[in-house]
Amino acid sequence: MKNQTNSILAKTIIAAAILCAAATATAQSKKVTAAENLVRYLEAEGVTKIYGVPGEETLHIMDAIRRSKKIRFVLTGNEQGASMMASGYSRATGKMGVALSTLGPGATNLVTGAANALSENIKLMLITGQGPVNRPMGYHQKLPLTQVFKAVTRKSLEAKTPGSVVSTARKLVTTLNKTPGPVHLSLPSDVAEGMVKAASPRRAPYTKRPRPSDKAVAKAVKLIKGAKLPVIVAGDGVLQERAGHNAKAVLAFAKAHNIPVVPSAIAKGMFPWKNKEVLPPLDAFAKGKGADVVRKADVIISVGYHPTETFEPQNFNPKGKAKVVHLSTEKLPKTHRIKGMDPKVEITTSLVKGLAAVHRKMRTHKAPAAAMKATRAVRRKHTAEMKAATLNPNASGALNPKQVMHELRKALDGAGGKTMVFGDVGLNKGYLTQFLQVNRPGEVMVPNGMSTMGVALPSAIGAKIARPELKVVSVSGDGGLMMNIQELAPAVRNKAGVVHVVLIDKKLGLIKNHNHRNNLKPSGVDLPTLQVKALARGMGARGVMVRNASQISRLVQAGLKSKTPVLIGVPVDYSEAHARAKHIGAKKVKAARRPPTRTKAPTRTKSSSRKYRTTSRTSRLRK
Ligand SMILES: Cc1ncc(C[n+]2csc(CCOP(=O)(O)OP(=O)(O)O)c2C)c(N)n1
Ligand SMILES: [Mg+2]
Repeated sequence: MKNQTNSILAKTIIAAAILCAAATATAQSKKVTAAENLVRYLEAEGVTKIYGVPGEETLHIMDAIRRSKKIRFVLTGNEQGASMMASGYSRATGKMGVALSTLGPGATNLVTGAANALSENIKLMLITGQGPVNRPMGYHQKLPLTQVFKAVTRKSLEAKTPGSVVSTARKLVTTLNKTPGPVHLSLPSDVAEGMVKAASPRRAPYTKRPRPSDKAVAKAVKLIKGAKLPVIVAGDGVLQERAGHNAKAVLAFAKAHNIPVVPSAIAKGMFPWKNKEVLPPLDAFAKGKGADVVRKADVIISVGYHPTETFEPQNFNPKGKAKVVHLSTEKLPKTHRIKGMDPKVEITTSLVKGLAAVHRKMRTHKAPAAAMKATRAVRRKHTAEMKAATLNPNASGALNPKQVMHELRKALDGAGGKTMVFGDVGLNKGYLTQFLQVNRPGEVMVPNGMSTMGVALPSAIGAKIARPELKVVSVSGDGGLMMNIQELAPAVRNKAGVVHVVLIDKKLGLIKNHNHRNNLKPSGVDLPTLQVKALARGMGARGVMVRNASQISRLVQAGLKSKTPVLIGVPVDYSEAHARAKHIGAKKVKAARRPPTRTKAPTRTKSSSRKYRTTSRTSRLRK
């Protein structure tokens, strides 16, 4: 009896296996379009949303996405919005974002988002349709797209045959798995619709980072142990590859050895203010309260910081007095070995591995008390400045932007969930960077690569669509908002209840500020008064103007509960920043009028000729 049961069981298993093998064989011998195989591949990579605008040349890929059970297409107002939504998706999920456009004008609309992602190392795949392979360039919207995208991506490739579509896409993902950033796939329409064997694609491989060199680690430890005032400058690298782990590792290292941490603007969002080692971030000129401490340092530990993150990185190490230990996943290119940031030691590995290796050798070493003493003094000063700005909670009229950040923080604290804030560009960014406290690693995203106006709103929408459970806020100036306001409509359609706080000064505030800094009359900077309510309503969203400071946190919190996007207009007064800029401008004029002092003609030294050779951030990224 037992034997009989066993033999029935065995036969059933064999039959099932034969059926299964037959089904797999049928699936594999089944012919599908190359576009369908591409979508299968993207599914295998874990992609869940593709943002974009279709066109005639993307019909087959759109059809394949329509049939996908794992990927949803999100129609955006403009392809620029799509590239930025895909970036927001990537920031919120840590995965590769995907944006899709047609050829020609649709593709060129993606370029700004690509450049932005390249400058911030955001993992992005940009797929553009293209005219049939044999259609000559210049005929009906056909541009040499791989040439167009070469300058703004890590790699740009065209799939030339239906059979090579998946391997081309995989090659591109392999590239961005090594060095995060955007890649571009050009997909001619006849290639996309070509029939091929259905594939079961595999994910692209990741590049394993090398083990940290013992010699470099020993050298770094010697420098740090001998330092009177070591400071960590944490940069954009912290946001790459397991960003949360990187931030935790930096903080643990800082705590273990009593070393202050000054984040760059882009890294600021990774470092919660409650950690007493954390200082205010570097500003655009590598100045500010945090930079004041770096300027006193004799050893700078650069953790994923790149000189290209600020205009004048040499500002915090003006004479190159501090020795630099540079820890990064890739070696610093020659062009970035500028005075003040030319490393004495480079440790090339993952940030987590590198910090762990140095920590092991540092053992229980603590930096001299001066480092944390300077940190405490600056933190006290910073907190007092914030407090002074928020003394009048009922302030009305044009508000102090520091107070706006304070009220926004209150709103985030009471939002009842994980919050994420996307910043924009302009004076508003300066205030957000310096004065919006961070409570969770990854909570605040400051766009400080290409510094692309209009990036905040679509990034926030992309993040919210990717992870609806997040409470997502974006903040911009009135100029920045108008650059991508059209994306409110897709946000409404997709029930992406983001809250956008727009700081209204009726000016391109930062440019007016630069005019003052250069003692020039502001020109071309006036903006019309935004009709916030009407603008939002016109696209099915809600809009409200704030009349006093205390309304902000209430309105933001209410907005975060809604599935309808909310636009909150806040009139702001930037006169404090403008007064400072005028003062700088006046000083420049005075200096220019001063009679020249007789000095020896400067000799061109090796280091002075290298001082400004760091203008091209992309050269680091593309190498
Ligand atoms: C796409 C783009 N165009 C132009 C600029 C140059 N730019 C930087 S800030 C700025 C003004 C920003 O004005 P607004 O958004 O109102 O912010 P505010 O400075 O007033 O806070 C401009 C024009 C830019 N960074 N990005
Ligand atoms: Mg403005």
